[in-house]
Parts: sequence; structure tokens; C-alpha cells
Amino acid sequence: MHKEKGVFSLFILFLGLATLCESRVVSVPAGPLVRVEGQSVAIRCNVSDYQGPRDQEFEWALILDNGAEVQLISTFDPLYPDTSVKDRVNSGGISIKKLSDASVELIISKVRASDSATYRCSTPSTDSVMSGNYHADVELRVIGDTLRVVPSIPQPAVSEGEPLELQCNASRAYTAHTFLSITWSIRKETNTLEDILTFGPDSGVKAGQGFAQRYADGGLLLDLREGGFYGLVMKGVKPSDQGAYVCTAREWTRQPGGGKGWHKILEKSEEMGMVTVTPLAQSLVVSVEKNITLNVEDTLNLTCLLAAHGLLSLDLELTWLVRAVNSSAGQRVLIHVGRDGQVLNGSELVGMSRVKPDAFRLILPKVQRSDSGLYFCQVKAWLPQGSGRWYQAAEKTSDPVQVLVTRLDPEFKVTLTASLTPQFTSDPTEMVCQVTNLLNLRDGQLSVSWTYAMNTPGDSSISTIASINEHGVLVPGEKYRQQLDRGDIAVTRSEQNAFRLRMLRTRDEDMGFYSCIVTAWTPSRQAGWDKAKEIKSDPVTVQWKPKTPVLSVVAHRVREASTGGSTFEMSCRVTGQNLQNPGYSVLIRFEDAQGQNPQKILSLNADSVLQLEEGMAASRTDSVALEKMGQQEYRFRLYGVQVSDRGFYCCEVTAWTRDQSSDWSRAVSAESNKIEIAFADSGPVFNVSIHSDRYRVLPGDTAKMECILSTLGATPNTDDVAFDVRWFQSPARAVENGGAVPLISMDRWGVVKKSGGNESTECSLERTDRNTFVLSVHRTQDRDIGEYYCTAKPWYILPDAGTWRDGPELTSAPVILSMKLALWDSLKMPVLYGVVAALGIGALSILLGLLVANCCLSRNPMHTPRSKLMDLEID
Ligand SMILES: *[C@@H]1O[C@H](CO)[C@@H](O)[C@H](O)[C@H]1NC(C)=O
Ligand SMILES: *[C@@H]1O[C@H](CO)[C@@H](O)[C@H](O)[C@H]1NC(C)=O
Ligand SMILES: *[C@@H]1O[C@H](CO)[C@@H](O)[C@H](O)[C@H]1NC(C)=O
Ligand SMILES: *[C@@H]1O[C@H](CO)[C@@H](O)[C@H](O)[C@H]1NC(C)=O
Ligand SMILES: *[C@@H]1O[C@H](CO)[C@@H](O)[C@H](O)[C@H]1NC(C)=O
Ligand SMILES: *[C@@H]1O[C@H](CO)[C@@H](O)[C@H](O)[C@H]1NC(C)=O
Ligand SMILES: *[C@@H]1O[C@H](CO)[C@@H](O)[C@H](O)[C@H]1NC(C)=O
Ligand SMILES: CC(=O)N[C@H]1CO[C@H](CO)[C@@H](O)[C@@H]1O
Repeated sequence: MHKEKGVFSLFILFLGLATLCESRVVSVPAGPLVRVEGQSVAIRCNVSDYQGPRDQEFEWALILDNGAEVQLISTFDPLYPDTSVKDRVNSGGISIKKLSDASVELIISKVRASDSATYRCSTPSTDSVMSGNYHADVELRVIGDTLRVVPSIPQPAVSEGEPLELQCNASRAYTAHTFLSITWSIRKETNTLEDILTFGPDSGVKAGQGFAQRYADGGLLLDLREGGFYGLVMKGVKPSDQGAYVCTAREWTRQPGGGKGWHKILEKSEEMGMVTVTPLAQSLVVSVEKNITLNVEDTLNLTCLLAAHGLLSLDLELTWLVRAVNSSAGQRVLIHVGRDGQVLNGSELVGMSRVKPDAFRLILPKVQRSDSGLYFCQVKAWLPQGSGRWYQAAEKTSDPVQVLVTRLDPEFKVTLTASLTPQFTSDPTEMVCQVTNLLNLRDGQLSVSWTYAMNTPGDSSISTIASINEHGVLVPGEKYRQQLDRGDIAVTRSEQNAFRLRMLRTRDEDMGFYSCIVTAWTPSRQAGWDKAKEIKSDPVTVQWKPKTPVLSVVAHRVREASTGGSTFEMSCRVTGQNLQNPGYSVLIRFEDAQGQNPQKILSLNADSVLQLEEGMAASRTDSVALEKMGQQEYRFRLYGVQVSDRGFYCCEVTAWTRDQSSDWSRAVSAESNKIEIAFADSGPVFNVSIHSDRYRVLPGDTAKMECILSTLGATPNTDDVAFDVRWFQSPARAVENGGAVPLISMDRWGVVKKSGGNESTECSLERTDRNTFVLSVHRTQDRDIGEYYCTAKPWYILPDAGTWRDGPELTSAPVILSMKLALWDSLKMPVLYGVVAALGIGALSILLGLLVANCCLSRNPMHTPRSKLMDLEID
């Protein structure tokens, strides 16, 4: 009551004031009013604080730019409208509506662009005193409809959890005084349009009712860009977001009166299109890999494979379950891992890991029969919901796989291969027995047994070479014990599951069929071993064509010994076949010309050591040589060939092979063709030559002359040669009668005899060395002048007969001995006569004398012919 009283008293006061200073107020909305062409425009006009009747009249007119007024419409004067607008007024295009006593509305039903102008609302005065304003102006601006909306959805099909982008481009021509808002809406099956979010007309954002929480959680993001691009990103879409999307653009002006309110002047909606959201449950696939049969104590290894759209952005909760095959009991959780990776439930024995983004592996070690069952995995996929909240988007369970745990027998395969096959006798053989695809052996053992059969497999003559039993012990076979002991055969376990048989030297009788038998043993209850499985390999054939070594030797003459004393040379070329790494030894053999008395001369063994054989005379050791010239050639040389060397020579070559033991073993021998040394047996050839130390002696001097004997051709041993030597003189005067006088001789026993000749001649004969016989003529006189020569009769022992035999007598060339004194005497007289004549008859005589002397001096005394010599002697 008190309040009402107060209001009333205020009203009285106000009335009083108004009566005191009353002045009319005509008001229109503050301009400019922006409207879109074709729309209907209503402009209100109020009047207040007036006097007179309550009901007031109004007039609307246009003020043109030049200030002229065009009357539009009036509340009381039907003739008021200007002719230019009469039609529009009459047709109701422009009308005025009385809202109350003191307010009207000017209504232009389809405003035109040309209607842009200043509008004036006037009230005729009903006041006693003109006071206040009687009209008010407002500007109307009519703009074109240029708003364009172009929506697009780049990805109209998305998966649950993925973001959805809604793009809307809005543009318009005029922006002055107008503002834009964009609204994204969705139309679901219910066919009602639900606003998601509105941006504008100020820069505010308003989320629709159903999306406020999502906006608050950050699930809706605005993506605003230049050029009128308005984007909205909806994060983590759900199946409920499926529907038709609509984009609405609205153009606004501010509410008249400068208030905060907005006036919508234009609105355009465009269908963005249908968006389908694939539920995660639809793309999530869970499967477990195949049925498996395991041995007791094996490790169960199962993989749960996942497939889902956007798998990596999911949080996964995984459970492995097992159900007994005969499902009287329910299912049992093996392991349950939460979406944070924490094990929520499960035994410590069970292991699980995410081996790949889409694969979870279950490891269950040491399975027992009771672990048999149907295994499956269950997956729950969680998606973020904003603000750190998650929701379970899907749950899937795989089909079960059957795991059967049982006791399995060992399984394996055996392959036997020959890694070394012999090509020759004595080559090594090696075989490998490989156990592959070995399964289920676990604590078991493998044993191997090697067998040999001479003929085709299946033959009853199979014998065991050796075995390595389940304890790893080598057990030799009956017939092979010795070879195994010697190490000729080795049986080993070379790798984990490979066995090796090696024969160092394969004999011809080792050819045949070899097999290995592998046995798997499992531990028995009584701490022993049970034979679980035995497999025999296919046989391997060891066979080679025994190749007999072949050797051939060809000898040929390199140097012919055509005379005694020359050098003989022979080459032997060796060709070997079917020999492995051979070495050769060479023996030179000799047979005499009759093909008898075979003798060994010289040999070179496989290690190239030279040895003289017994058939070689000690005195001739320097005369023979045997050399290896190349890989397969040998040279034999015999220096100073003698008669006794005549005969046939050949090379005997032996090929040796060497095995691992590095001892040479004889393989094959061959003898070459024979090469003959043959030359005519002329016996030794002797030569005699003479030599004097001086050819002219002074009377009384001793003249020495040497008779030198030499042996040519086949020389007998020096001890087996002797000579009968005789010296002769042909005195200068005796030459004319052709008589030669024997002077002195030495027989082959060394006995010297002066024989005939001039007894007064003093001479001696001595043998200065084996072949030189020196004659010395002492105290030479005229009688000693003349020709000397020697004769020699050689004697030698025939090597085969051993008796002395003489050769033909040899005569040396002559040597002339002359006197120096005789020459000097011959020169004395002419010189003397010359000097006397020179003194007597002068220069001419001297010249003559010189001429004579010259003539005499020009004679060479050495080669004085015998006749001149005699002349001089007479002088
Ligand atoms: C006219 O008066 C009404 C009612 O009092 C008011 O709502 C409106 O804003 C006024 N208009 C103007 C232009 O003053
Ligand atoms: C929207 O505007 C952006 C930027 O101006 C442009 O790249 C895009 O192509 C427009 N989209 C449509 C559907 O016109
Ligand atoms: C696994 O075993 C079950 C039961 O025996 C059988 O129905 C299923 O076909 C098997 N699956 C495969 C992949 O072998
Ligand atoms: C399980 O099996 C996979 C292949 O099938 C293998 O790579 C992996 O090592 C196994 N894991 C174990 C623990 O045996
Ligand atoms: C399931 O039951 C059947 C019949 O009782 C039996 O023959 C079979 O062995 C059982 N299977 C397993 C895995 O226990
Ligand atoms: C684990 O699973 C078993 C049976 O599924 C249940 O009885 C037990 O309560 C679970 N434990 C936890 C910690 O969830
Ligand atoms: C004998 O010896 C001499 C001198 O040494 C020599 O000139 C001559 O040629 C030799 N005769 C023969 C047949 O050898
Ligand atoms: C036997 C002989 O012929 N004697 C002669 C040796 O030489 C002297 C001198 O010349 C002679 O007188 C001998 O008659």
C-alpha cells in the first residue's frame, strides 16, 4: 500500500511539472534504419507531452536530398499523399497504422531501393502554445539482398570418434551497419532442426541446448578464417551425430534506439548435406589365431588380432578368457588388462603384451592337459568424450580357438648327404646326417647309427660301422673297430642335430651304400631312456671307377756323343694319368751294346735327392748329372764319353702319391725307350807336337826341345797310357842325302838310350810331365845345327781286355836349330871393306859401301833358306 501511495504522489508531481513546462515530443527510431529490398518496413512514430485531444493525428513525408518534401500518407487527410506515391498508397504498398492515440506505424510492404531517404513523421499541433518539436526524422536505407551462403562438408562419412568438419562460407556486398551470424544445425530423423552453435552477430558464441555441455567440454571448435569462411569442427563424433546438417547465415542491424538489441534483417539457410557416422562397434573386429595342439610343458602362444577404424586413438580394455571344451564349468578369466594397461585380474603365470598396435599376445608357459579349452579374447574400446572423460564405444568378443594340450611324440626328418665323395682310391669320404624339423624332443636325446651295405639297400649284408648312442657314447661296429681305433674312420656329432662320418682313406672295398639311422629317445619313468622314434635315411652311394694310374716316359737324345770325349745328353719326359699329386723318382739305367750287364747309374728320388748308384765307377762321379728341368722333365748328362760308356741308356720313372700321412707311396713305374751311345771305336787318338825354347843358339849354349804328346777322343785313364819316344836329328849337311840320325830314345818303361848319331853330340832326354819329353842338346856346336823331330809310339791298356796295346807311331813336325855366330862373322867383312873404301874414295864409296851393307842386312836370318845358310858357313 505504501508503495502505491508513493507512485501516485510522484505522478501528481510529474503532472504538475508537465503542465508547467509542457512541450510536445515527436519521436521516431534513431536511424539509420537499414532494411533489405523487398521486405516490409515498419517505422514507428510516437508523440507525447502534448496538449489537446488525446487522439493525435500523424503525417509521414519524405525529405529529398534537395530538401524538398514528398508527402506520403496521413492519418486524417486522404488527399495528403503526393501524386508520385498515390498508387502505392492506394494499393496498400504504403500504409499507416494507428497503434494507439499517440503512436503510429508507417508500413512499406515491399520496400524498394529507391525508398532510401529520410522519413519525417509530423503531428499537427493541438497545443495551446507551440512548444517542443512537431516532427522527427529518420533515415531509411534500403540495401540489396546480397547474402550468399556456400556450405561444404569435406568428409561426409566419418567413423565414431573422428572429428567432423562443417564449413560454411558466407558473403554479402554491403557490410555497413549490418552484422552477420552463422548457425550450424542438424536435422536428425525426428525432422526437427536442432541448433548446434551460433557465431555472431557480435563475436559471441552460443551453443545450442543439446550441445552446451559438449561445447563446454571443448568438443566443438570454431575455425574462422579470412574471406567469410566459417568452420565448425565437431570432435569425436558419435553415431548420434549422424544426420543432415544445415548452415544458416543471418544479417542483423542494431535495434533502433541505440539499444543493445539486434534486428535481423536477412536470413539464409543452406543444406550442408548428410553425414553418416560409422559406429566403432561396426568396424571393430576381434579374432584369435588358429586352433593349436600342444605338447605338455610347451608354451601356449596365442595372438588376439584387432581391426578398427582409428585403432590408435582408441583405449582398449582386453580380457583373455578360457572355457572348457565340455563346458560344464563356466568361463575363466586368464588375464584382464584395463585401458590404462594395468592388469586388473589374472595369474602371474599368464603374460600378455601388445606386440603390435593391432596384436595382443598371450603367453602361457608350461601348459598342462588341464589348460586345454576354448580360448577367446574380449575387447572393449573406449573413446574420449571431452574433459578427460571416456565412454565405452564398442565391445567385441572373438570366436574361440581350440587349444589341445596332450603328449606328443618326437618328430623329425633325416637327410644324409655326402659332403666329400672319393674320386680315387684313398681319397677321403665324408657324410653328414642332418636331423631337421625336430619337434617335441624336449628333454630327449638323439642317437645315430651308421651302416654300410655292399649292394643295393635291403641287402642282408648290412653292417654297422659305428653308433653314437643316447648317452653320447661311441660304439664301434664289429668290423670297423680297428679303423676307428686308428682314426681312419671318425664318427662325430658336428652340430646340434648333425652327425658326421669321415673316412680318411677310402678303400676300393668301401664302395657301397651308406645310411644313418637316427633314433629319438625320451626319458623313461625308470630314469632310463625309451625309444620314441627311429628314422633311417635314404642311402648314399659311394662309388668311383677305380682308375689305374698310368705312367709313360719318353726319352730323347738332346746331344749326341759321336766321338769319345764328347758330351751325351738325354731328356726324359714323364706323362702321368690318374695320379693325384704325384711325385716322381728317376733312375738312369744302362745296358751295354749287347743289351747285357744292366746297371743302375744315377737316381733322383721323389724329394729330388740325387744319388749315385752302384753301377757308377767312382772315377766317373764328376762326369754325370741328372737334373729336373720342369714339372715332368729330367735331363741326364754324361761328360767325356768313353768307349766303355757305349750302350743303351734309359730312364726308369716311378710315380709316388702322398696322402695325409705325408709318406710317399709307390703308385706305378715305367721305363722309357732306350737311347744308344754308339761311336766307332777308333781307340784313343794321339797327337804329337814339338816346341823349342829357342831356334838360334850361341855356340856352347844348351838347346831344349819339347816333344808334347796329347790324347784326343776317348781317353783311357792316364795311368793306362805310356809312350816310346825317340828323337832324331837331320844334320844340316846330311839333309842333302836325306839321312836322319836317331839321337836318343825313352821307352815306355822310362829307360833312356842314346842311339847312334854323332857320338860327340851331347844330349839328354827327360820326361818333365806325363806327356812332355824334353830333349836337351848341351854345348851346341856346328854339328848340332839342323832339323830335329821326335817320334812317339803310344801304348795303352784296353779297358775291356786289360792288355797293353800299341798305337801307330807318330812323327812330329821338324824344328830347325841354327847358330848365331855364323851370322855375325858374315857381317864383319863387308862393313870393314866399306869403311876402307869410304876413307879412300869419298862419299860415293861410302854410299856404295852402305848400299852393300844394306843389301846384306836386309836378309832375315830366321828364314834363311838352306842354300844361303850353307854359303854363309863356307864364308
Ligand atoms: C513509442 O512508445 C512505445 C510505448 O511506450 C515504445 O515502446 C517505443 O519505443 C516508442 N518509440 C519511439 C520511437 O520512441
Ligand atoms: C570457402 O572459403 C574458403 C576461403 O576463402 C575457400 O578456400 C573455400 O573453397 C570456400 N568453400 C566453398 C565451398 O566455396
Ligand atoms: C577350431 O576348432 C573348432 C572346434 O573343433 C572348430 O569348430 C573350428 O572350425 C576350428 N577352427 C579352425 C580355424 O580350424
Ligand atoms: C610366439 O609366436 C610368435 C610367432 O608366432 C613368435 O614370434 C614369438 O616369439 C612367440 N613367443 C614366445 C614367447 O614363444
Ligand atoms: C568332452 O566330453 C566328451 C564326452 O564326454 C569326451 O569324449 C571328450 O574327450 C571331452 N573332451 C575333452 C577335451 O575333455
Ligand atoms: C578376478 O576374476 C575372478 C573370476 O572371474 C573373480 O572372482 C575375482 O573377483 C576377480 N578379481 C578381481 C580383482 O577383479
Ligand atoms: C796336334 O797338336 C798340334 C799342336 O798343339 C796342333 O797344331 C795339331 O792340330 C794337333 N793335331 C790334331 C790332329 O789334333
Ligand atoms: C860317327 C860320326 O859321324 N862322327 C862324326 C862326328 O862329327 C865330327 C865333327 O863334325 C866328325 O868329324 C865325325 O866324323
